[in-house]
Amino acid sequence: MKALVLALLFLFIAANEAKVFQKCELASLLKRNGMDGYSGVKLGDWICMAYHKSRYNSRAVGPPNTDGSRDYGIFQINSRYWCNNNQGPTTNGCNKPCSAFINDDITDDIVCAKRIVRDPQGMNAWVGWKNNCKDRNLSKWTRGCNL
Ligand SMILES: [Ca+2]
Repeated sequence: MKALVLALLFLFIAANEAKVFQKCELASLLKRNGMDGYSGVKLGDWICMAYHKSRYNSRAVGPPNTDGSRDYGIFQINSRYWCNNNQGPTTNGCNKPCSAFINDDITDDIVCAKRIVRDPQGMNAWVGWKNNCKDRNLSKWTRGCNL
């Protein structure tokens, strides 16, 4: 009985703890989901962007942007354009509630990030990528990973 209680307690705590990916764990997941080379974007670009936007935390919610929107999840997907948080106007380009982008299953986040990068501005949609990853040597972002 005690063990069961402890097990349940552990599950409860685990379920409430943010999932923070390891670099190589994320790299292999993104690769499996076809992101390496997607729309001309290298795996290192995605990893670098996710690091600077969320520190690989799949439950990250950013502070309010100047337009009142917020950014959600490991790729910091914006509520003005890509998901609906019921807190202001949205074009909801990925047709998802923003809550879908702050859980530990990032497969739908990946689908949405692919949609975002297909727009003409590409990766420039992510200022964190533009400022920290664009035109940089990205080899460190996949170094040591068994991909
Ligand atoms: Ca998700």
